[in-house]
Amino acid sequence: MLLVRRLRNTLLGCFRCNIMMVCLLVAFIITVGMVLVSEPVSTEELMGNFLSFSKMDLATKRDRPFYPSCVDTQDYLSNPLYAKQNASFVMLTRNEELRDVIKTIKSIEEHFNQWFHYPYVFLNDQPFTEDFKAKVRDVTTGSNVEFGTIDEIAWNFPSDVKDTFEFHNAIENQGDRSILYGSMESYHKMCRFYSGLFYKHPLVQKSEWYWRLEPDVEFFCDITYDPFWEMTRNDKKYGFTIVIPELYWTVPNLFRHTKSFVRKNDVTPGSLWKLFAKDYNVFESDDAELRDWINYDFDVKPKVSEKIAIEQLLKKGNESERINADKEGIMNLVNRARSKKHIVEDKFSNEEYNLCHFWSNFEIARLSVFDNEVYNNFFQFLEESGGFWNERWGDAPVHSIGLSLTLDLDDVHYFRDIGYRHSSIQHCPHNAMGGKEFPYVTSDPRFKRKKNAAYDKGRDFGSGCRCKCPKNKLDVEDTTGFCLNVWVDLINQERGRELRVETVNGNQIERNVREDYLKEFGN
Ligand SMILES: Nc1nc2c(ncn2[C@@H]2O[C@H](COP(=O)(O)OP(=O)(O)O)[C@@H](O)[C@H]2O)c(=O)[nH]1
Ligand SMILES: *[C@@H]1O[C@H](CO)[C@@H](O)[C@H](O)[C@H]1NC(C)=O
Ligand SMILES: *[C@@H]1O[C@H](CO)[C@@H](O)[C@H](O)[C@H]1NC(C)=O
Ligand SMILES: [Mg+2]
Repeated sequence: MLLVRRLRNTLLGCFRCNIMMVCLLVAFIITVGMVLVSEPVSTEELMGNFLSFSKMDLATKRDRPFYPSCVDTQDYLSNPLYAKQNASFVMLTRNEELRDVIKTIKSIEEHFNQWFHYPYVFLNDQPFTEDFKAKVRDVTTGSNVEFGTIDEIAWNFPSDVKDTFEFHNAIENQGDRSILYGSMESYHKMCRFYSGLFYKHPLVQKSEWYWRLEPDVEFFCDITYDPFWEMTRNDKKYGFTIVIPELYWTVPNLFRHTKSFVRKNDVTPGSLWKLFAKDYNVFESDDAELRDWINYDFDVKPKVSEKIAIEQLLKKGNESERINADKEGIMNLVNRARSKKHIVEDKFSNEEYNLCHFWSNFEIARLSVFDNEVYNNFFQFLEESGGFWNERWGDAPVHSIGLSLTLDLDDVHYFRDIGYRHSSIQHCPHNAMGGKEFPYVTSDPRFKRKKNAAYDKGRDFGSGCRCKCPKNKLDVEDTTGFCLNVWVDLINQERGRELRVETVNGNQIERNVREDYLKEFGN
């Protein structure tokens, strides 16, 4: 930005100075610019900048928006096949967040629940005030609303850790290291609660399905069908709107503990595992050292050649014939010594957490995806590892990785058509073409819109219904596309094939390279 401004100022200044000066200046600026631009950029940043999905068609046979455009909701509701589901909204919140809670409810009511009337469950570690309850009831349109308190046992850390020096020290220490929310004990409690306990609350247990909400959430499009019913009909168990990478320093040991849980309990993860675990098993070989050196396809040739060259160098051979081979072998040794140690820091048995996770402040899911033996044991295992206080494991990565222990890709749905913002991250789809034949109809005067309410224009591959997207902000699909890219790659694969990793036969390659080498340098 700065550079652009400087360039522009310089160009404007041109008219005032002589040509020679201008040329020199422009050349100088361009050189400086090149230096600035060529500064190292992290891969994540690069990937984030170049992958933009919002104009692309992402629909596949495995997963796509349930409807290509708006639906006539009255027709939909009166269809004899339609069945309202056993579901509720769930929001954990505090009395002092009332204003933002109301914003959220108004938005979900206007865009969805005025037609469907699903009930709400509000949870808090403190009792809700009468004022809070009254004002919340006021903005819902005839849905059942319940308020629950979370008991001390569920909210607090286990009694054998919560008062220890180690506990307080660990949390203070995360503050010193500037880990986002690391120093807030209450944030750790919240993450732990959402990770493994919210679905045990008696008010939440009254339903089969839940839709998670948070204060300060905004919906940009109308949801004219029932997501719970469509998920039931389409055999989906978990739905998301945003998938992004987590901050590394909040979860450095989460994956290590997960792998050890998987090993100890003999769990066979579902195909969803592929969305989160980067697999480095690209090279099948008897040589453990080579397997470790080779993490990507492009490592194969150089690393195998290097091994052979060094091996031949170490072998006693013939004086004259050895000279060439020596040169090659020594160069390879030198190169290996110079090269950065090509080991991926957080690889555990050749897999690494890619930091991707479903952004869990929005979730539409069956409770049973969490309330089952594997996930409950997983949470218990993580609890005992201490990571909810020793580190700042968010409920989002814990949910995502935990779900992948039991779910397959086909169990998950991307609600691409739901425009959603929370805090500063948003996803807002393009409107589908057509859809105008279903005008907005409200029965509640509070949600009346102007007759010619201005919605965004329909676009190819659009999926939204009556969306009005904020213009001042990029879609998360276009700014942090790395994790979505992994998702898109996976759902484009054929069913049943997604667990297969493309590996190469390392032993064969090694034999070939050795043959070629001996032909060239003899022995
Ligand atoms: N009752 C209660 N709710 C909390 C507490 N901390 C966080 N929450 C709720 O948990 C959710 C997530 O917290 P938030 O601060 O929004 O986290 P962020 O979205 O990750 O920045 C929100 O719905 C908060 O209202 C707490 O100490 N008590
Ligand atoms: C909804 O689901 C819960 C949990 O499975 C169950 O206890 C409850 O009876 C169900 N309610 C209805 C109306 O089916
Ligand atoms: C060099 O190698 C050849 C066969 O490869 C062998 O016949 C010869 O004796 C060797 N010479 C020496 C000096 O080792
Ligand atoms: Mg929040």
